[in-house]
Amino acid sequence: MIKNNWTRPEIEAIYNLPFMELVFQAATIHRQFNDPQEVQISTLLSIKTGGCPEDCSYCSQAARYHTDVKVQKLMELDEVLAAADRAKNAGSSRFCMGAAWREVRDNKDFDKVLDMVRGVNDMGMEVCCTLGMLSESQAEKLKNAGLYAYNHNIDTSEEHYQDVISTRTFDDRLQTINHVRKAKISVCSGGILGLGETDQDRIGMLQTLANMPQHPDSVPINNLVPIAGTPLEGQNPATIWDMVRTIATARILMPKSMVRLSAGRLDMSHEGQTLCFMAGANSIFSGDVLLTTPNPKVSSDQELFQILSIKPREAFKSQV
Ligand code: SAM
Ligand code: DTB
Ligand code: SF4
Repeated sequence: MIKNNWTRPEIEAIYNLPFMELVFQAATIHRQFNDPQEVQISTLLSIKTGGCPEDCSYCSQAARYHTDVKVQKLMELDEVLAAADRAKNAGSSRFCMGAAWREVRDNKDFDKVLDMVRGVNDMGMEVCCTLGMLSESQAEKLKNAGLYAYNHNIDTSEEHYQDVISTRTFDDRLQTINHVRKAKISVCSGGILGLGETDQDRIGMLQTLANMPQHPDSVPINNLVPIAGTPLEGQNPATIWDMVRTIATARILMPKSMVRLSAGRLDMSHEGQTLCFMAGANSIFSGDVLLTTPNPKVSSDQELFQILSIKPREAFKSQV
């Protein structure tokens, strides 16, 4: 059932199934490999905001675009640990720290991040970082400090990549993911819909993820949050139907991975999100903000979880 040699026609056939047949197949596989009543709750914190040298055309934090985001230097350890504590009390099992860096540099700021990783790990939460590109030795340092997971998205297909980001290559992304896997850190990698991609690009992105030597442990599927001042400010995010279709396909291709319904939930109804959970999404970001943009209210998520009898997944629960 778990395979890493998916062909383009196989994935195309799944992605293009009649909608309800696709959701049914995904829901069936989801039940074979996961508890469908369980959803992982993660909290994000932007520990270093804005001023990023990259040109990702969707991003509020790229220095070259004139967005409303204010540049902030790396946060202090005690502020970060206080935020992690609040997230834990609100029911999150995973705490993910994001920095608007192109890559990690071996300097004092990195040493501070290593202290943050140690601190959050000591609180019994799964600690995750997303800091841009990493070398092998930096991945090892993070692992030794107690890092549980590292997020590094491929964002879109290899073919569409240069239309979205020109300051690094798709291969640079894959290389960092390999360094993370080699350091035995849990790999979190996914993408964004609504970047002007075609269905073929979505299929290609899923093929790259599903044919990695091991499937990413987590696969975030983001919908574009259009940011004023960026090249994609006028872009329409993907429809709920396309979000569900992509989530369902990811679930069928990577049965054991956590599929995370990530950015874009604020514009989705509870019913739309329910379709995503039905199709195999089993993870969300909770909290009033993602990194720089708003997210649904915690009380609204709690209400939905209650209606669906969904329970939050515990930290460090090994995958089936
Ligand atoms: N700088 C690091 C990097 O790019 O890897 C980490 C932070 S970056 C903001 C993390 C991910 O958030 C990106 O790879 C992208 O997939 C997602 N993201 C950023 N801005 C977004 C937006 N406006 N809408 C949807 N997803 C977004
Ligand atoms: C991921 O795939 N989505 C998160 C997390 N990984 C780092 C980030 C979403 C960011 C949305 C835009 C913002 O808040 O700036
Ligand atoms: Fe920088 Fe990450 Fe935003 Fe790209 S997505 S501009 S690398 S913070």
